[in-house]
Amino acid sequence: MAEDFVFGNFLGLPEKTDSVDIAILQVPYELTTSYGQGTALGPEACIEASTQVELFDSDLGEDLPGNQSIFTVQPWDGEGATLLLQLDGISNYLSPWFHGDCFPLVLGGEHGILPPLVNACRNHKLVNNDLSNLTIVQIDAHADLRSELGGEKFSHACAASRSLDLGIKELFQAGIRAYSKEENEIIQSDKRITTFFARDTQNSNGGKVWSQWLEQLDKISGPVHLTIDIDGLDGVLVPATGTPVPGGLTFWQVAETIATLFNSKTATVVSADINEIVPQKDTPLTQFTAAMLAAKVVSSHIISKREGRWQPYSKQQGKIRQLGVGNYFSSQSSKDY
Ligand SMILES: [Mn+2]
Repeated sequence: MAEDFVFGNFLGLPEKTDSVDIAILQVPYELTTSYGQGTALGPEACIEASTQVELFDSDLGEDLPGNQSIFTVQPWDGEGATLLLQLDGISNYLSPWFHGDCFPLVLGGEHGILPPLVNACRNHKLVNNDLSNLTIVQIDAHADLRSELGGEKFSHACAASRSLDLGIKELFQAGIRAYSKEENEIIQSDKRITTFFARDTQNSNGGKVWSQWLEQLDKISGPVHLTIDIDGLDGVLVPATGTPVPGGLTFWQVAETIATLFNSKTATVVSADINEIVPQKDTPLTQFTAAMLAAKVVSSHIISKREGRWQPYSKQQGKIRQLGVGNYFSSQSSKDY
């Protein structure tokens, strides 16, 4: 353990300057996870586990933070009397970090955080308040394309549907292996959606199909948000997540997805989230897997910045920021969804 180790900070790293290069945001939100419980405790567990992640990154060629200032922001406060007010609260918590002066990495919390997170992406200069500029890349076991689950349109099972409703450009999914007939029909008919099913990428011919996934990612242009539901990984790696499913992606496939996106010459990853983290009690494997992926996102971002593919898109705003004041979700009548 380093002498300057700081508990409660991502990777245990101290913040060295007043500027923020990478913001680690925590959204301990749990409303609708099917039968696992504890995603509200996920961000904190991931940050604790991150202190055991090796700081040396072989792609980066040096120790994190790679001369960057990584700032671990206080968690979202959970305020909001109704579900829609909570979604606005999440969006307003995230927004100040989404102006493009730093890179925001969000730790969840259940996947229901995605729509307010996408809404916060409007603030980025490359998105320019027009979500039809934004592509989402999703790692997940579930398509999350339901119209509702148990009467709830903002269920985690609807995260991708609600993001499409917000008007995003395209959605690319991999790891998908648990989905309904309705979701299958949406995947086949909605031209904005490209889905790579786990049965095709993980079988004995999977290597070829996996290469096609990486080729697809390489063709994306413009701003991208990367959303990693850790249940996209095989259940053995993340047994404590809300709904672990066998037959999923390997750790290295997800790491390769991250690296490919951040290495793209045409796309800019403007933000990322890692969600459905649940603390595992007998072994820290689940939260440690999430922390390893978080570190990979951070190192990949630093490489893209170093190589000129990411640059600050607005003036540095420092560590103390005003919360957003939007009311996008609470101003929608529930029948609009
Ligand atoms: Mn999901």
